[in-house]
Amino acid sequence: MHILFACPRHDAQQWLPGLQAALPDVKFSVWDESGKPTGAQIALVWQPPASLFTHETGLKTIFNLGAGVDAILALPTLPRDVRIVRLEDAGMSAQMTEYVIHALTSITRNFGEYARRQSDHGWTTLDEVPRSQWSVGVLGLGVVGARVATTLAALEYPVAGWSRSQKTVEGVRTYCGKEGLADFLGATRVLVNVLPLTDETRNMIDGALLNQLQPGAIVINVGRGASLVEADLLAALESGQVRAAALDVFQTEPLPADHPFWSHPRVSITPHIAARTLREETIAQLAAKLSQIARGESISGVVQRDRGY
Ligand code: NDP
Ligand code: OXD
Repeated sequence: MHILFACPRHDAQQWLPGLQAALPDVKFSVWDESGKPTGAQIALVWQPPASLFTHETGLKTIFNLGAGVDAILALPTLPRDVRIVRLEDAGMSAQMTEYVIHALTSITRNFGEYARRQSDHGWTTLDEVPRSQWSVGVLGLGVVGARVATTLAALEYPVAGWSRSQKTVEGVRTYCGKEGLADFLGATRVLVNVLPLTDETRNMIDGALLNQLQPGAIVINVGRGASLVEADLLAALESGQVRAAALDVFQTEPLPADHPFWSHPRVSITPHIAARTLREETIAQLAAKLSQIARGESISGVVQRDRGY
């Protein structure tokens, strides 16, 4: 078996020893646009260049070293018959949950304000709004969203979740489809977006949606930046409909230096790190799936192109 490592944003030398140790019989090559096509049938990719598929025409399966496949599906050169397999959790749901708890408690427990006051050496106790009044709504109840939702429910926040198909998630009130969205939003004060970016979710979080949240809402976006209309969020912050936002993903990444989010006092920004791809867990998942394929078994995590995730 021959696997091509085609992740221009990852250092191949950090990945190859672990890959080779887990898959000793596999030959690995590293993507080199100027070299001859390798003839590999499998590629490991993260935000691959469009030229990958015109150069390497033998590819049958690509493993995405991340959960979201929007960047791959957007490539005009992507052949129709290539199977795309995405990363399923591999340590990302725990990281994402940490991120959301941090963003949420910075506000609900005043941790952000206490951190700001430390420089004044002030020993002041701030009033807290009880967690029963911070109803959380998680957009997307997949591998990552469901973990975020159940963990917050275990911390006794009231939690609702929204997905495309109806889901049962312990401790979480679930809603689905366009018909369930208004009730979900009306019950939500803290909106957490963990949706994939698809034609349906692009620019979905706009002014009209934000206005349906409970007033003084918090917006936490860890899904994809292109799901959020940034100008509408700024307007909602201005009006007070949204009280604060924690954003990990943006319409344009890196976030342009002159973007108003950078200096907004109620917006906190991280550079798309809410859940990072962990090498060890990722390689273990890849090796397990390749063994399943070799045994003729079906694998999970195969992207359904028609729905876009
Ligand atoms: P999954 O595919 O497991 O889950 C996706 C969820 O979104 C499902 O519950 C699905 O519904 C729901 N969904 C999709 N489209 C719609 C729609 N039109 N209406 C309602 N619900 C919809 O993905 P993951 O949980 O693994 O990851 C989710 C996303 O998180 C990734 O695609 C990526 O964009 C983002 N991400 C961001 C990271 C970061 O560092 N910021 C890291 C990792 C992921 P259903 O269950 O019915 O199919
Ligand atoms: C992912 C990401 O989709 O890191 O895995 O954004």
